[in-house]
Amino acid sequence: VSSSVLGFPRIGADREVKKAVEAYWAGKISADQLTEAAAGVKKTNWTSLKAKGVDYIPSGEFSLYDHVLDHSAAFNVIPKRYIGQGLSPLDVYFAMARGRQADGVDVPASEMKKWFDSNYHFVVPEFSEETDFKLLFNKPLEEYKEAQALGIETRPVVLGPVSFLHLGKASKDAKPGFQPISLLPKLLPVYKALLTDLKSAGVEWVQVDEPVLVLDQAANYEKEFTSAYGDLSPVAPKILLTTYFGRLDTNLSYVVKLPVAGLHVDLDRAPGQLDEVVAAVKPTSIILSLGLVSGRNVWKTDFQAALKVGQKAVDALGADRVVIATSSSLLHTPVTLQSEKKLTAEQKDWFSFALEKSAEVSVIAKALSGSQDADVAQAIEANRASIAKRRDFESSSDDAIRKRVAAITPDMYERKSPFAVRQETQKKHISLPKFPTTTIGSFPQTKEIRSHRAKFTKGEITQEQYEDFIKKEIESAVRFQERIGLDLLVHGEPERNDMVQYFGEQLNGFVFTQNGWVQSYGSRYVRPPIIVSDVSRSGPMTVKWSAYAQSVTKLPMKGMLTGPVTILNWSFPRADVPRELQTRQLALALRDEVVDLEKAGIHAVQVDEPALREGLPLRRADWDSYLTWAVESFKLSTAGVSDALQTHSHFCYSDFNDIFPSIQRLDADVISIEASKSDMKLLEAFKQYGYSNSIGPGVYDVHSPRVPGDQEIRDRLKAMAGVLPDSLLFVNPDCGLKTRGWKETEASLANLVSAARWARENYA
Ligand code: THG
Ligand code: ZN
Repeated sequence: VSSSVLGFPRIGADREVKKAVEAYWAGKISADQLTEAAAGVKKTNWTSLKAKGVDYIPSGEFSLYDHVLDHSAAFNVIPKRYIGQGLSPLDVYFAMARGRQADGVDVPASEMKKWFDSNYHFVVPEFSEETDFKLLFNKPLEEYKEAQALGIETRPVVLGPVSFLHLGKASKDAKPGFQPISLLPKLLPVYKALLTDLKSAGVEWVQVDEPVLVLDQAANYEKEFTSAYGDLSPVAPKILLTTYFGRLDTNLSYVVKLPVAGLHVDLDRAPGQLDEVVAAVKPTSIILSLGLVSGRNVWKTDFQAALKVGQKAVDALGADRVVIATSSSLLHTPVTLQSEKKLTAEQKDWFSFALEKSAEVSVIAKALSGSQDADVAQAIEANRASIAKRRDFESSSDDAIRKRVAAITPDMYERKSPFAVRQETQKKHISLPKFPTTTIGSFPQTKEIRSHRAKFTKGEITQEQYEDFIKKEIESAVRFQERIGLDLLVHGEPERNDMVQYFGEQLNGFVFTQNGWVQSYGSRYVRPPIIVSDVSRSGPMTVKWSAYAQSVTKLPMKGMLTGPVTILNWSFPRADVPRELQTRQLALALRDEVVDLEKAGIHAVQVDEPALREGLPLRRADWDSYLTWAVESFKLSTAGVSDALQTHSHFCYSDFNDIFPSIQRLDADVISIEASKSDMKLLEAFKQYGYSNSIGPGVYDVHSPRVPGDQEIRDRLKAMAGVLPDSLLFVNPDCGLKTRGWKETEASLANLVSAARWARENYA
């Protein structure tokens, strides 16, 4: 039985790669220095995996930005707008990732999408009939050789051709109805060349990722998979066909007929598929890679449970045909627990980050191979002891919280009156004009704000000094909004770092890492809080700031909270109780906060759910159950107040097609959605669906420093009012003002206000 890791975090234990990439962008280091920094981290990763005893060590999955983008760049899938601008290949690569505005070049970034149901974003490849695939470079081969030069044999990783095409989109110049997957016959020769070169270099195994195989859509790809792997297998090293994040389901029946040497399945996300998969591969010669060590959470693997599963596979297939692996790439976990100095010894003993997980696959594989090694026995014993301690901790639940969740009654999900009645009540309580203007919540996080927060964290200024500073910031944000004429104000959130981290820090049941960075996109990382026990609120979390903000203005103030589903999705949840229970606990804590905000005289409260869509299960069959508890949790958090309180929610995306009924069921008084980048089709869809509550489609894109003109915003309002009843419309930008400077924020919002005033006159 051998062991394997499917992929490793790229950032480096000390964030070397992030720092180097950003330094390169800032012109502070050269391309060579960037390559050198990356090589250093790759070397450390390979060497550590080898030291941990991992048999199959990945190469080629490292990336300076995103592995899907790496494939686009290597295969010449480069949109025309980036070509002929006099950029080096590296700068073309980064321009595709993040756009480029310098030295007369002005190109926007490519679109990013969420990588399956994770918080990682990939850069979406753009295909058309004109796409001219070429193998411009062979990154897996280069990295294989790079590792080999260090004396380390690796298993190169490639994203498979079907997944690569499926994840892409038709470019603007493609003919209507064009499907990227239709390019497969043109793409295969390039994969053949890549894999042939790997084989010639002496590569024994190649890991070919086809995560689309866990999606419903893959049921339509049998023909594509059959022709692709029929073509590739003869010229390639042994192929480990790799699936993750879900179950193969009916796709298994054709997958086991493909001419591949190995199959990897995710038994962390989909443990139920074990028997089926073992039975299906048994009559073949396929080697089975068992994804038993989670690539998606931070909990120590229970060796006894893993050994049982592993033994079952060994009994059925023989030891030579079983590999113990991480469930997916470890990209979604932090690098190592070693750098955590603030977790207690007890807490540290619960967790396992990428490096520790690598040791886990190795120990499990050795134990299954019957190793008599003292180290292995010791590791197994230590694991038994720490799992027992964790189980003991888990059994000590907070009875008050559990009872409160058990006592939730259906009426607690519902506001007192239907929207139409609330709308009338709210009109009396919050005097908002027609086309009310507001923002999504945060204002520019200036250097000064960040340096005060850093000083406070380090203890260089007192709590009082820090709070005085925050109050000053809030007051100046209020004055700013009054001056430019916004109607529904926000306090600006100067006290917050990452929204999820901010709430996690104030709730019971969470722990935090100092260095647990996980890639969100490119050089941007988040440090997800970890839910370790029952969640509750010790006291008001945001009331002080919102009440202060309200006290310095006569205009209505909107409170700002992150919703229960988003806090759950952007944290590492505990693994011993269902996500549903954890979300309901979060919802009850937030419900108390919303009630307290109302008591403190706040007129409107926004409960953001930007991650509601991302948490949607990959398989349609699982949607209903998720959407039921997700919607109920949101409603639980917002329904404890009187009709007079106006609830808002915000969603960071425009992809509502699959979830319209759920958005309606949330019954928020006002939702704001990302709309500046999509045309009016999105609003048409809301209209067609018959969405009945208020809605604020973002009228301009905040992701670029560009200031939208007054006329441009008027045109958008006109178009919006042409589709939706103007009595339902709110006027707001997209989210993200925290990443902008004050100058463009002021200019843009002034134009937004003036356009709204124009609309009021014209739709009186
Ligand atoms: N919070 C969390 N997850 C998210 C978002 C968020 N996922 C989706 C989306 N928003 C991702 N966007 C970002 C945007 C910026 C950053 C990270 C994710 C970012 N990170 C800083 C960096 O990498 O330098 C570190 C921030 C910090 O100090 O905490 O800028 O909003 N949870
Ligand atoms: Zn948003």
